[in-house]
Amino acid sequence: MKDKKNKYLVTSALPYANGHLHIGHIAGAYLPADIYVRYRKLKNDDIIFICGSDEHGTAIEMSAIKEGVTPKEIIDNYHFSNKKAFEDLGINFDIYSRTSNPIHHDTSQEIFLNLFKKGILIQKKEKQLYSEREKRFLADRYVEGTCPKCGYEEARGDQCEKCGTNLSPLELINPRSKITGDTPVIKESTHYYFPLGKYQTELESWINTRQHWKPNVINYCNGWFKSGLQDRAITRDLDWGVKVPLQGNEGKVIYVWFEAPIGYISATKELFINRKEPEKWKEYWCNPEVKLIHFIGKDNIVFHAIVFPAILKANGDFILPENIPANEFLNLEGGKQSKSKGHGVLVKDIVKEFNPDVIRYTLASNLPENRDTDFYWKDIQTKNNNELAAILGNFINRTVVFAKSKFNNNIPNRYEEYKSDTDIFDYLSLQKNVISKHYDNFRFKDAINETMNCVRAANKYFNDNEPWKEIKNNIHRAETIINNCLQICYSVSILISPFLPFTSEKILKILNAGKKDFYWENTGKIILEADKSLGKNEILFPQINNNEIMQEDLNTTTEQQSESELIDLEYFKKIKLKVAKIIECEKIPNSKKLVKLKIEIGKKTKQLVAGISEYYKPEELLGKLIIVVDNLKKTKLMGIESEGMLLAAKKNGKLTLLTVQKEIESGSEIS
Ligand code: B3M
Ligand code: ZN
Repeated sequence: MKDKKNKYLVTSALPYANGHLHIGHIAGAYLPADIYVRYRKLKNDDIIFICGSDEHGTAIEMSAIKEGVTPKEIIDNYHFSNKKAFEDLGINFDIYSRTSNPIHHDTSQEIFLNLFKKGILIQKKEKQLYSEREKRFLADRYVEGTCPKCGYEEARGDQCEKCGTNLSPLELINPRSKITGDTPVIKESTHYYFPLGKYQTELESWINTRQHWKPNVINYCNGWFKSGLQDRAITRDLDWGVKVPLQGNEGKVIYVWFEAPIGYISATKELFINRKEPEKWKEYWCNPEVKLIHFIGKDNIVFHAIVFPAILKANGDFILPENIPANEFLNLEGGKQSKSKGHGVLVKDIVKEFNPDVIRYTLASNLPENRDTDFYWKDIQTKNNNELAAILGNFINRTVVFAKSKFNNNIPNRYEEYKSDTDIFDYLSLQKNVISKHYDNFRFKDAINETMNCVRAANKYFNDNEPWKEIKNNIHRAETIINNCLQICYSVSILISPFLPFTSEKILKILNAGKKDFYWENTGKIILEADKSLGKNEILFPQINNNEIMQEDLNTTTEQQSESELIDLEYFKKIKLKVAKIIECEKIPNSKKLVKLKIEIGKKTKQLVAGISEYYKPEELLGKLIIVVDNLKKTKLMGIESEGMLLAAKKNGKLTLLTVQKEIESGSEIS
């Protein structure tokens, strides 16, 4: 093909290496980027796609301390796991680097020093909590205490999870170290600040030139400008991270959000070192012709649209982003996906169950481009069966089966062209421009929809031209139609390849075609030579049945728990669980759910009110040995006193009592 046209530098947010990726991340910052890059490569643009693990920050150090391992063990585990998850989904970075690599430390320190030498950074003393016992300053997240606003006793140093108030650790009442429980003292510490406020005017006029950005991104930035940009501390008292490269700053590292975006630059350097062209990174980062595009989720907007550009400006030499097509969130069946809350579909799990292209398609056709969207397991099945199999798989299969059975597995010849033939090729050529426009403007859902319209049109061409009839009275016409359909298969393999890369490869194999002509501009052209034989056929999208989907639905991971859900062993030990025998039981009038029970716990008896009336008749309950919490404070339900609580298991909304076998006597303690 001709010369490379435009130069692009595409980045996706660097995932923290302290958790597994879920499909919400993929739909936010990775799949759209991968689709975009694949599209640009087909257009023969010069493009590199950069990502890697974000491996510093308090969250990682904290996970390590909690699990009793080193931060290195944590980041190694998640780095390689996430790298593989991306590969399994066909997300094809040119490099997936790590911010713990020496090149990143060097690059970040260099930029930090440069800003320092230019006299841009400000030093300020601030009061901070210090643990004498741990011999260190406690970062926000290392402290908890009572919220001054609402009195919640486990408020974090940066925010109260109960009332949502933003806090500083110094505002907490009775602060304590989250790690050791130690009561910290107040000590002064000196930090470097980046004077973000100074850049506000410049940033505002720059963003004013970006009217083509998505409204959500522009509005978000304007919100920040309105409240006024403030100086930002860019160092922290921590062990884990990029060391502050100035004397007298032992025990301090560069703030993770200062250095992580610099990771895009270091990763680019690393890429070209690997390619044995160590200076070439500058042809991207220091070249105003290059379009830099950051793909991120909406929670990262301020750092990419305001803070990082300000740092780049302050440093000089570097280009600023051409666009930041931030996405909203993809929720899971109505709830938010979160790495820490254990509510999410992990990539490493879902790729074991489904064709990666089916996952890609389901996510891509429902991207949270302008508003939050929901992922439903059912969608995997509907998208696969009703769209991928019924439209795309069907067209490829019927064409190939026809050629195999009627034309001896060969690509038949083309003869005289009919109007319907030129029409379909004209349509495809036009569509490729329509689709291009959508991709150029980051409208991925529209691009995919228009691509599927091409395949719908291909099916219509097959139907309307009735090759199964023509073959009986006009063999040349039948040959021409099937040749055309095979050419269309080739065009389709080009058009779908940004979002269905694995399927596109499969189609090329089935057609026994190479990649020599595999360019966007060849959509709607006659590429395949007649008389060549076809490859082996395969069903591209086998049906997905109800069972497969229901199983997944039930398995939806709750593997990871949020820290706030965890309790200490000491706390658990305080709960007295005992075996009890139900000796009396009656329904509570006017209540659908409640029953009043009399239970015997060894020698004593107690009264309990329990919400199990929908699932058990009173007579079924008599004599059952159940498990109760024996040291619960008394409470009243519908005016009736209850002195404990029984244990029951809940699944699909139905309760089942936990019972024990007769050999265990009532009054037995459970530990
Ligand atoms: N690691 C936050 C996140 O994963 C952060 C992104 C860094 S991009 C330079 O959401
Ligand atoms: Zn609060």
